[in-house]
Amino acid sequence: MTTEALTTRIQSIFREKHGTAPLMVQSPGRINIIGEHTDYNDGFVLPGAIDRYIICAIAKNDTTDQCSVYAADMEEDCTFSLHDVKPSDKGSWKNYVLGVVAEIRKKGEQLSGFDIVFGGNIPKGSGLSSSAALENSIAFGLNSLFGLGMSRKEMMLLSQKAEHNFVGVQCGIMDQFASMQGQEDHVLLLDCRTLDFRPVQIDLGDYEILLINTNVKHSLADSAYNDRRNACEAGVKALRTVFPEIRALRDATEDHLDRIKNQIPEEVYTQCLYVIQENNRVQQAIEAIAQHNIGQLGALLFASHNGLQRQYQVSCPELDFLVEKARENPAIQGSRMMGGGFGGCTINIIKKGAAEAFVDSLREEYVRTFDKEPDTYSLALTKGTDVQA
Ligand code: GAF
Repeated sequence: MTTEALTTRIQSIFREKHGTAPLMVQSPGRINIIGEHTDYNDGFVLPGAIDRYIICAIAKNDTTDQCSVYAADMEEDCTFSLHDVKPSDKGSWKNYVLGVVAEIRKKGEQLSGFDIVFGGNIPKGSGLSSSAALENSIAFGLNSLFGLGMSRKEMMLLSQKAEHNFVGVQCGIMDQFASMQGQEDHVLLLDCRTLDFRPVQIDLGDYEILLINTNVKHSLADSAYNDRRNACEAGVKALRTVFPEIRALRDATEDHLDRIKNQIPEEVYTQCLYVIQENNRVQQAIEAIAQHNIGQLGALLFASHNGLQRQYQVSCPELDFLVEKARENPAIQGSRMMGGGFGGCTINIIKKGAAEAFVDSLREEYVRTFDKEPDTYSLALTKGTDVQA
């Protein structure tokens, strides 16, 4: 559904349900060029906001504490009192909303009753961060509605806390950051330690970015995510026994890691090695982009996928299949899984005009092997969460 049609739909559902004119907030999904699983290691990432959104209609009601949220895509309701904001069932969309409300309440901010209707055109489970977009839309909406005076940085950090405390995923900051701070036609080089960032324009020449959705999301994704984070922390703990100045894997080199190799399980070693190498790849990608070297940028994407598949072990057969096909195709410079892993999309740098032929060439085998159709998306880089004019 186009964003315009989605906005009209959400607005009219709100009017029908509540009879008032709401504030409309749009919050984008994100891509990430390179730098996967580096964010919670204080490292670097290169994401951008994309023109697919959560659209959220929000208005105060005349109660002191009664709130309602309607998820238009799921046709599900959630009602609660501001005095009793607790997590809902594991896996429910409600936790993204309730988590944000709870974090705002924790800050001691005064809210009164409100109503929300939301929907989206970010495919769910696709690794395009519909969850961060939803959290940000609620944070932004409540901030505007109640004049809370939070900065974008405060809002994105609050959204991240909601994900930690209510959703139970110990995510880094990349997704909430990209969705909140996105800039038109740019990706953003973010230092996840300092949260300093700079916009980067990528001139792909005859090439463009294509996302291919595996249309799977394997159920171990959340628990495996937290496991990987724990493995990184175990690596840092061992590193610090020899190099106390190391605060996160971002500070470690391969030589540092080799010095403590015997103190940690092999799996932890390999996973930490991946993070150190991926963090270096982000810097190399920045150089390749500055030199308009698309071949080099693409090679880094393929190398990133290798690391995610073999060292970090967060890929899955569907993603590997798509990247393998990309490797064999001369129209493609680079391809890798994107986001947390275990499903979702691959990001591909492909010759303009070659996308349809590429996907047609693999569709039949993909459907035969995985009993699913892959979807493709082209995209534009866009600005971050905002109220709609
Ligand atoms: C998920 C997380 F939410 C991000 O913080 C990031 O770690 C990403 O996986 C992997 O790079 O999207």
